[in-house]
Amino acid sequence: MFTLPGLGYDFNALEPYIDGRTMEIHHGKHHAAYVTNLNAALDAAGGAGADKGLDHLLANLDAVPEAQRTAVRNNGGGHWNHSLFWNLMTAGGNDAVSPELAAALEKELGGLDAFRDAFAKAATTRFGSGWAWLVVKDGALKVLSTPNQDNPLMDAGGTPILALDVWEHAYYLKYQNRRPEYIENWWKVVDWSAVSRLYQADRG
Ligand code: MN3
Repeated sequence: MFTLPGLGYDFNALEPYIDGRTMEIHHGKHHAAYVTNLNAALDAAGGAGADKGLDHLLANLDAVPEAQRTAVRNNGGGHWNHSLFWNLMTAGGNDAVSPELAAALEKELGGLDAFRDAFAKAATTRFGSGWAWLVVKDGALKVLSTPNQDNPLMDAGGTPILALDVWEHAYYLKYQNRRPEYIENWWKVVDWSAVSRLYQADRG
């Protein structure tokens, strides 16, 4: 059985960029529902190999019985994506990009500013609901986006080290239809030390 992880900070810790009411609903209602629904689907599927962990489950959705596969994809993805997302933000944010990640961003994506533009474009142009990602794929950084609660684990697209939720539930109370403004402000709460740790972990 999967459980809802704690946030690690108060609901209002990311204000004024992400409001406390949004965080409370997003974590306590949306993410909680993904966990509940994932557990129900796995229960109905007789476990479906969930004992091997969520990463393994999402990378091997074909092994899930067809009757539960969509529910596991949507809710398992939702649980995985949000569990990462919360850990990539911190009160006030920080710019602690590791020298190794800074060098890779420079060499592979044209530097931090060019990366941010590419990431914001991926997040802005994702039609409807989905996520923007910075992943490490075969040792190289890549920017991409996915629809719904899909993530790069599902199609071997790489290991995510940064993620942004662009579902309306992530920003609508404060920003309504202004997704670009939400994205611009979100950079101010990004925990680059956490992103750098994930990059180092993938590099071994
Ligand atoms: Mn969400």
